[in-house]
Amino acid sequence: MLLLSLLMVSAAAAVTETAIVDSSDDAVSYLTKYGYLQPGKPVGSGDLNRGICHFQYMAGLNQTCELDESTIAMMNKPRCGMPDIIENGPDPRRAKRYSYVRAWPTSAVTFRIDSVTSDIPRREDVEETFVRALQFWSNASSLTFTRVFGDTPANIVINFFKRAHGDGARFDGRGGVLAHAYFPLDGRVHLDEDEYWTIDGDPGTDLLWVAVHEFGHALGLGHTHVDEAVMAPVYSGYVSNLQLNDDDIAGIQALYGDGSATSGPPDEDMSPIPGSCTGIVDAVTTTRDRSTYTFEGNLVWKFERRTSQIATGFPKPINQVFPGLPDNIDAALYYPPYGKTYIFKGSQYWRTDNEVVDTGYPRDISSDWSGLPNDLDAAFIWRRNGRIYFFKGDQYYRYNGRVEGGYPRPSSVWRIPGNRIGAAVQWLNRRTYFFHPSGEYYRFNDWRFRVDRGYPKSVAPIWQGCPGNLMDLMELNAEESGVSGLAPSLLALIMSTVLAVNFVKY
Ligand SMILES: *[C@@H]1O[C@H](CO)[C@@H](O)[C@H](O)[C@H]1NC(C)=O
Ligand SMILES: *[C@@H]1O[C@H](CO)[C@@H](O)[C@H](O)[C@H]1NC(C)=O
Ligand SMILES: [Ca+2]
Ligand SMILES: [Zn+2]
Ligand SMILES: [Zn+2]
Repeated sequence: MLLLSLLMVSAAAAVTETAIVDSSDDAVSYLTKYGYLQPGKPVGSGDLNRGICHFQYMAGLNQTCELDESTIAMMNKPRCGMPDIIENGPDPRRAKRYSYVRAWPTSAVTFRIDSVTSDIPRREDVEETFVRALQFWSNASSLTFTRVFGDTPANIVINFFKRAHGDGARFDGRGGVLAHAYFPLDGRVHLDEDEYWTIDGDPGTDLLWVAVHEFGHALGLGHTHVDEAVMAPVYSGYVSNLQLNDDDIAGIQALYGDGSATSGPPDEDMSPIPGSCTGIVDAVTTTRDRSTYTFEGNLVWKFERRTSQIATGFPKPINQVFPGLPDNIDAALYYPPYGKTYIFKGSQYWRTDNEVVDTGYPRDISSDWSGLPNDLDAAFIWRRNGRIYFFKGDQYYRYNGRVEGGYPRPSSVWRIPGNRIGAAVQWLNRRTYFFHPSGEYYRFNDWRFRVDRGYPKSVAPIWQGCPGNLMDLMELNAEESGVSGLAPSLLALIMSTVLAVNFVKY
């Protein structure tokens, strides 16, 4: 790979090399461009270290959280132009939905090649490379591809472009960004014509690898942190006998099935599902039987009672585990006094008993939760006063039979960066955890009213069962085994009666 990049540089002599990351300012631009930092926001050193840490996780580097040599080297590698963490738009909570893996509504997908590169002399070689790249995905799934020509509309439309090319995502000359693509239902695939494209391992940028990767996006896959996967964000260089990784296959089959006649839900042994280790969660809740559930998009992860071990076969589609619940939920809350779990989405809510949705639901939030708005972000019970708290945007509501007087208030008092909380839970250890749209979570010190030392940490390894830092997992297990023997409902009642008087400030 080193040899290849040297060769690429020499092949690049005639063209200006793309700017290189060699300072922390460059690192900030890089991390912002790829979704690790919020654009247009001053970046503190804490933000930068968190961003670096998250990038190191995605890129399979040691999580030193410092801009070390191997991190700088990784940032200088050619890569896909798509963000690793997708949350553009003013409201991260709403925009984070776009990071979800999205399928075409059909497995019969059409494609059109509108331009080819002049680097490869024979046009047919370019076209055959695209056809072969699509075969990787059709061989692994129920997908079929049909080529169309001329003005015939197609799902996937392929072009080579230089620099600015009319979609606001300007290419950067040779090196840096190699290509980008648009998720369904868009499907455009753009390759940077300033790269020197080659096939069959000739010195240059391997068109096959990049095409397989970009088609993955155009079929609905996001980036994965599994670095052997073709959907890893950084270009791996030419690979002879290129194959999809199990992670790529699990992803495409989750979207389109495995292509067998009996093809049903995605293979449960294939995990993690790409796009499922983003660390971005819609909601986290516990249930009466002391299981823990993490929701993201159409998936739910279950952690067995009293362990942080992910239950066998998870993640699974939400509707398989909680028949009747919708995808893309907003918030979830376990209310110990009733032993019930409440799921909020849009203007409605559902009540469940463990995994069983109670009859008569959904109901309108407005009819049962007096004063509460729709489109909530997060909900939890705070142990200091037993009250229910809801977050929405940069405000929060305290609820006690109705939204209490004086609320909403600015959520800045909780001092979570960005003042956005994507999900929250009072976990089995009765500690409060906040989940941030950056893919990190915070344990809140309820008594000192600030984030505990050592936080934030990455969500994915702990709450989505993704590979990661086992120390964190062990720590969480240790916390839980220290839980008091009192039934949680009793505790909550004691809390609400004893403490409500004292801690009404927040
Ligand atoms: C990570 O750190 C360990 C121990 O310091 C070292 O042995 C290993 O080579 C490092 N791995 C990478 C990818 O830098
Ligand atoms: C797809 O499968 C066909 C038929 O088995 C095979 O000839 C072809 O090489 C495969 N393509 C890829 C890219 O794996
Ligand atoms: Ca480029
Ligand atoms: Zn990509
Ligand atoms: Zn483009």
